[in-house]
Amino acid sequence: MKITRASVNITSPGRNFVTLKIETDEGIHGLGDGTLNGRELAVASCLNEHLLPCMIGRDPFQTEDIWQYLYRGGYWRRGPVLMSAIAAIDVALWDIKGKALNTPVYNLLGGKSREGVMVYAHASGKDIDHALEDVARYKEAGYKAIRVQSGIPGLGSAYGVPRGTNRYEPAQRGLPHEERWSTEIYLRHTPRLFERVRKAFGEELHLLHDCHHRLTPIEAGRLGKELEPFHLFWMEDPTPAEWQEGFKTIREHTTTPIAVGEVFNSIWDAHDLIRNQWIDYLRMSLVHGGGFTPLKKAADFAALYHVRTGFHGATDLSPITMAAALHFDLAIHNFGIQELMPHNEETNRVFLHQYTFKDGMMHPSDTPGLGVELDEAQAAKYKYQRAYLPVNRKLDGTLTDW
Ligand code: EZ4
Ligand code: CO
Repeated sequence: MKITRASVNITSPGRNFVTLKIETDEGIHGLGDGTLNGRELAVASCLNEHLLPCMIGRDPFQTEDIWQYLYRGGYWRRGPVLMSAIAAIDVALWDIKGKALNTPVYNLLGGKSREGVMVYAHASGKDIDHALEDVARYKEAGYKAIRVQSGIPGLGSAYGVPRGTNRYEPAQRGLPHEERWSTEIYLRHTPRLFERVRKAFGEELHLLHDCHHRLTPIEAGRLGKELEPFHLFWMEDPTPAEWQEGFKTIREHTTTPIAVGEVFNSIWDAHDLIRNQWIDYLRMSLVHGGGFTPLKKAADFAALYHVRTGFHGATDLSPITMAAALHFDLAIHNFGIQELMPHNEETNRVFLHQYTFKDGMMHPSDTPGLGVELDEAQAAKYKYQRAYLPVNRKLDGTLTDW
């Protein structure tokens, strides 16, 4: 089998998506996601101008060699743009492989290790009372695990909390808007939020929380310690992770489990975190981490240190990445949990997918390959529109992490 054609589709059914389609001389095609929130056109250009011309005529079954060719052979390594472009190719090739062998991708990764994939939902509210109502809604819908964020009285809009009653989409069209942040107020507020959630919903429900990299290690240590009575499933992105050793300080102060990695694109971003057992869950996704080929190795390495996966699954990861993640989650032994932020109706009409949700668990389906197809006529209805995540400043105007 040979690759005959590779093309990039950019569509914006409510938000932007970059999709790669690889076609072969046997009539089988595969799809890969290359969406990088706010940097979509950079990935598309990397694919069109630099990587795809090198793919024509290659055997799509050679996923290992092609991955090494793109990673080692290109001289420049790592970085979210390049790794998302490589991921789009890698995932599309695994989709082709599954279709050609007439088997779901999870069978190529070791077969089923479990019956379903536990996912967590995002509950939020402008204050604690509204957040509790949202948790109740998700619990009612069957979720066994819920991330809880709440607005903080006095702080205006907070990241992770929707404005108004619209469905939550973190990226907003146009140039980046700005939000305000105060670590002091946040640290006082958050333990009260989880005290209320536990009191209202009992011990059974898994609770998660995302700090969006805004704390220093010692501040994260304090928050983790104060959240210990409420037994969180995890505290996410407590501190920026460029300096991996910062997590040692957090670890020394709290038993609250730590998840990190939605901005990682290489095992080298997490190497010290994993080998020192400073984290419990790795969030590096299939799209931003370079595809199935490197993530399978990263997960196996993490397993040696009792680190499990907890893949990023926000709306900027397309249904192709969602399907890919579910195949991966079903197959690997050290799966922890999968994030789920459901896509809007328009997106689901563009990306026809087979995965299902029942009682808080998801299943990728037994369709050969990934089980996702792109409706190109639907996709053509939605033109790319510039959109970015918000920028955050402290109350005095100092720029902070998101
Ligand atoms: O900020 O997907 O855990 N989920 C998150 C998301 C991310 C966006 C970034 O592209 O933190 O909202
Ligand atoms: Co996050």
